[in-house]
Amino acid sequence: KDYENEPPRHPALRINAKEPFNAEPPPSALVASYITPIDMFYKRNHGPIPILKDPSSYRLEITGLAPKKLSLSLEAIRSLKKHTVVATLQCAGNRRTAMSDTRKVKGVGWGISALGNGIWGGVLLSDVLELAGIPCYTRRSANGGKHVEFISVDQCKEEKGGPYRASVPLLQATDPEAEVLLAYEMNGEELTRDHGYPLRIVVPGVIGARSVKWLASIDICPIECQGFFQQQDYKMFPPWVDWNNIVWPSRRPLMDFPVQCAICTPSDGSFIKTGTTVKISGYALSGGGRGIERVEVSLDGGRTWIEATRLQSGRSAPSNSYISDVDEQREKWAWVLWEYSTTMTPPTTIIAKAVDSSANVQPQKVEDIWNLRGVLNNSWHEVHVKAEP
Ligand code: MTE
Ligand code: MO
Repeated sequence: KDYENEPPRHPALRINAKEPFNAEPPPSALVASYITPIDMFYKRNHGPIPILKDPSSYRLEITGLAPKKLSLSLEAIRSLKKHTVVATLQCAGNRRTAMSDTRKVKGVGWGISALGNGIWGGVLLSDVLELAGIPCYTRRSANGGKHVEFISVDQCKEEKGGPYRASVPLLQATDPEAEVLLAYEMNGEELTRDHGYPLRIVVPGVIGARSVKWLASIDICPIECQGFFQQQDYKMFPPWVDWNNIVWPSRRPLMDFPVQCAICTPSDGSFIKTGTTVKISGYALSGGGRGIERVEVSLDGGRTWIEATRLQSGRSAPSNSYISDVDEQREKWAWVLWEYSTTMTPPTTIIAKAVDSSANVQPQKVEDIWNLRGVLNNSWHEVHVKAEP
């Protein structure tokens, strides 16, 4: 009954769980465009999709340790200075199925498409917090506020029927350069119900779990969010921690995601004729505003590597000079699509890995980063292709 009013969805999405609805596009749809179309964007939910019956009576409440409490209508929010950010949202569970294949993990299975690149339109959280009496770059407010909690209206089993919530540090929330957004638009259109209508948070460079949808209130608090998804989920444990010896408070909540890369075409298990030219393509991204330095492809099991060509970002660079950090800023939260065309002799394995702007590299083996919740699988991505008979 709770799931009777779900919005329509594109039939090409691969459904990983029906109720709550969790689905991802086929990988080839991801590399089809730099900006991911709304209907092809992954959907990650923990309860039924809420319905806002009367948009004119909606209010966003700013509460807790805010010097000035605010209650903002959608009209009031839209009248504030508009800001847009190009940012890739990625679920921490992206590539979970591959982690579970080596040793079972708990959580909804995901292939390589639990991410998408969107143009988010809205207002900067730092602008709204300024209206609430908290200046930019505040690490702790005079009355002891240190975290900003985002509270939704959905009903999550994990919260015993309560709403989804998450928090970020006050310093990040009040930093205009961190570009944490109260978004009412996605790709130039009004947010859809699946993606958080009427208002969602977008925390660029951070795991999707902190980008709270269907935002109802913002609470300024002295400690981080004590909810399930901040304290008992979306944390990374070492491979030796299991369900018998886990101590949840021993680890911090996940925030920035690590350097990541995956091959979207050709698809795993596809048939290729020896000698034909094949276009290998995929995505690469890193968290925390770190850009992608390069993407490398190997056809010999990782003995030798060739650099792939990056594509389709918002700007182009001459091939003989790097883009300076200053120019890079505009799309530092977004993925890079890449390709490399070559002939091959199947059956063979294609491997891809990326290096980010801080020289972080991806781990080779998923076993080394295995964790019981199956989060942050950023091991080298492999695709096996077969010989066309
Ligand atoms: N916000 C609410 N209110 N409820 C949720 O279940 N899921 C989170 C986040 N925000 C969630 C939420 C998770 S885990 C992710 S990865 C992203 O939303 C997914 O955003 P999307 O469905 O718009 O792609
Ligand atoms: Mo997620």
